[in-house]
Amino acid sequence: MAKTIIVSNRLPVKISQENGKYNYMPSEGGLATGLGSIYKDGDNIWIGWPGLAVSKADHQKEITKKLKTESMKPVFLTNTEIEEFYEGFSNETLWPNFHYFNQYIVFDDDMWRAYQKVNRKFARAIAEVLEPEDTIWVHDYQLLLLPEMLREFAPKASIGFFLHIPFPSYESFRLLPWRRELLEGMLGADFLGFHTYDDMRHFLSSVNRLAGLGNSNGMINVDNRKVMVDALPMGIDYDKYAESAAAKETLEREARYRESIGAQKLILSIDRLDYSKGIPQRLKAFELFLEQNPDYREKVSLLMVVVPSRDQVGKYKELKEEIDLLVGRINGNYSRLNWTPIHYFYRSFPLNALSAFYRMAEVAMVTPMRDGMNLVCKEFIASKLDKKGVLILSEMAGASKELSDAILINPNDMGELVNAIKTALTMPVKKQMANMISMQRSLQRYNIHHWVNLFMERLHHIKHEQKALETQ
Ligand code: GDG
Repeated sequence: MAKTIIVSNRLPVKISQENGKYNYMPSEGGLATGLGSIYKDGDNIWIGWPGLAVSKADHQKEITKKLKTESMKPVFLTNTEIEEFYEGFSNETLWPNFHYFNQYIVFDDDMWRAYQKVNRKFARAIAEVLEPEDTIWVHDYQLLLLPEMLREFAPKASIGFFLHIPFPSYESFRLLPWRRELLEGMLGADFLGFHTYDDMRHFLSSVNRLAGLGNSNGMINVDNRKVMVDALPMGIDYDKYAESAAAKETLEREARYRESIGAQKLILSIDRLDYSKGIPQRLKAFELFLEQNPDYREKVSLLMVVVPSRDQVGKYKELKEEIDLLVGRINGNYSRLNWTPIHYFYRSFPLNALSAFYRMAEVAMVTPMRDGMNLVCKEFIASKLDKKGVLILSEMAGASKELSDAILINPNDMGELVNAIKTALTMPVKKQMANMISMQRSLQRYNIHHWVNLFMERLHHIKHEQKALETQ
């Protein structure tokens, strides 16, 4: 029986080591929940890096054995590979380029070679379990070369690829010396999915300019093989967030937090530490808002969660310092004994705490400079069981294409950001509820399960068409 293989850089598990023993915790990411019903079924399997460097062979064996019972297969990376492939080419070359931070790109041939080598390592790990008619779903920018590598030894397999970050315009993408190889790598897939229509359009334009291939309604002809491209915005596990917002533990936490914080209104900000998320700009907008609206001082606070991420990469270290300085400056200038303008946390929280934050906040500020989709804004909406609350959302987030009832802003326009804060804090409840209801309806319908089903449906559809063509 043909099986489905999910491939992503990280496995949906967090492994930590304590007193020489390994502890395994399932990771709560949206992808893991959405694909849970698929990869745990029958012989299906998820292949990826377990998130830590393990050099000893017997330890690798132990982890492999344990993960097998959870339908996972690890690909182990050496410290040099983590540095050059993951922190290097993936996060210092592709990430800035795909998010239009081109001044941050590191161009380094050694990193490129490590990227090729690790993609090949993934291909070999897949080959060990692959049957000719299997379906393989590859995820994200760390594995752009993988579809073509798989195609070489499994020409009949159904290969799908989804990009979770933006695909840049040709003018940005062309800056990469390895642009052709990267595109050819992606075109090994039968079906390629992107979050938005614009990402898809940019990809098709690069395919046209670099590979000389046109398309007809998203259908490309690659060496007599049909490749389909489409926009498929990723949804969230809506019920999970709605249920967590109603859970007893969440309500208890909310009551506790409220007691410590006091009665002032809350603006919420949650992101991984990343320059693409516009964290310093958000802080500056809040500072300007307090400066221009003295009557709001002591009445509103910013609750800011920054989740540590990629802190071995230079630009991320600099960003962390910039945020620390800004928070220090604003709190230093405006704090009163009974009021802290910014409650800042540089750590991650359990889901119940996150849900309590979503419930408590009158306003969520999701203002990235650039974001493939952004799930935080969708989770905020799903958690608003009383339908009250306002979302301020950046036009540069993929989610803005679906959530047109949010207050949409350009994160580079400080004046607009400051006005949006005022508009959000003074929005009549009736209008808040009307907007919230309409956004909830759409997110409930286009949830993560809908997204997974649609992806699989498209992939099987194009494979079916290919087969029909071959037998003609
Ligand atoms: C990439 C793309 C795209 C955050 N803090 C905590 C916590 N989180 C969870 C959120 C949310 C997730 O992390 C972050 O997802 P985003 O979508 O906002 O951002 P990226 O990590 O950059 O993801 C993005 C996504 O892929 C999917 O395609 O939307 O554009 O960049 O789910 O809830 N979770 C817990 N504690 C925290 O403190 N438990």
